[in-house]
Amino acid sequence: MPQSAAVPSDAPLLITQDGAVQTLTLNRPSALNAFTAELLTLLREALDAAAADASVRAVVITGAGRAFCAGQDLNDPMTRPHPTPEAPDQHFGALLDKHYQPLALRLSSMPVPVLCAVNGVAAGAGANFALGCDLVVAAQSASFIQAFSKIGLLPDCGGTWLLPRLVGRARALQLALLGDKLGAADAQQIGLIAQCVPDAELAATVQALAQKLAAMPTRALAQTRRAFDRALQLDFEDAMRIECQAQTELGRSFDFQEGVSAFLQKRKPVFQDR
Ligand code: LHQ
Repeated sequence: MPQSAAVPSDAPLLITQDGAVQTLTLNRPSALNAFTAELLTLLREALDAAAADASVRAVVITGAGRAFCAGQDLNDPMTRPHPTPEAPDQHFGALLDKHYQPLALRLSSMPVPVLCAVNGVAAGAGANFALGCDLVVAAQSASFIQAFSKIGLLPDCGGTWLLPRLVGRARALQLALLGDKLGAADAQQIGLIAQCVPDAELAATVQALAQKLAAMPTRALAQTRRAFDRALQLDFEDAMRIECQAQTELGRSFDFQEGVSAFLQKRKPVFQDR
């Protein structure tokens, strides 16, 4: 069982650790774990801390209650239509600059694999934050909603970059323009997420995957994600140049030596790099 860290159970973000796997649980179930400035700050601080903590080799993100995350909290004064006489300078650019963009960038540059256990509905920025994780596993009853168009906005939190890359332009536009609910099984079928599992198996499946990844050569995993993301912008030759640079670095790592030694000695490798 994961051990609880020293945070109160009514905190908006719960942090637990089981071995080398840290689990971050969005914990505002009465508002379907919608993002407030406080929750966004806590989440980024927790990811920064996990990135800096050598004892963490994989991170799992999930939600408390029946939802994963309903996106930006629409009750937050920051999301009131604007400008108004009381808030003449308010604009969403500031909110995205301060919270969503650093969060999405933090996620895409984590030195360890990040798994998302989507336990229920993931809407708006909640959906795109989930899709920015390295391995997305959803419960059968979970769903994904690009809710933005329904309130006159466009996909954010990296959604415009992620969606067409994950499912192609036609599907991405279908999801973003219509804002319809996409069930987890369909999300898996179109390649939006890695896996859909029965509800009762979600936590155990994701923990097992996270423990497996935590025992693998972490630096190689993070370099793989980075190279994939960069390759999407590059032509074939330049993508291979990036592979060459990363492979050169990995070839000098302890984990490569350990992986080859363990193979030749017919024993289980013990990877240590981060
Ligand atoms: C909520 C929310 C919510 C507050 C449910 N806020 N309370 C935007 C603005 C600016 C810049 C930055 O970027 C963004 C990013 C975004 O994320 S924009 C998109 C914001 N999210 C949405 O538009 C989704 C709004 N929610 C929904 O459409 C539904 O609640 C979904 C489809 C998620 C779930 O539907 P149901 O299962 O039918 O639940 P419900 O609607 O009854 O919600 C349950 C409670 O949660 C309810 O409160 P109550 O006190 O009545 O029980 C909702 O008000 C609350 N809630 N989403 N985003």
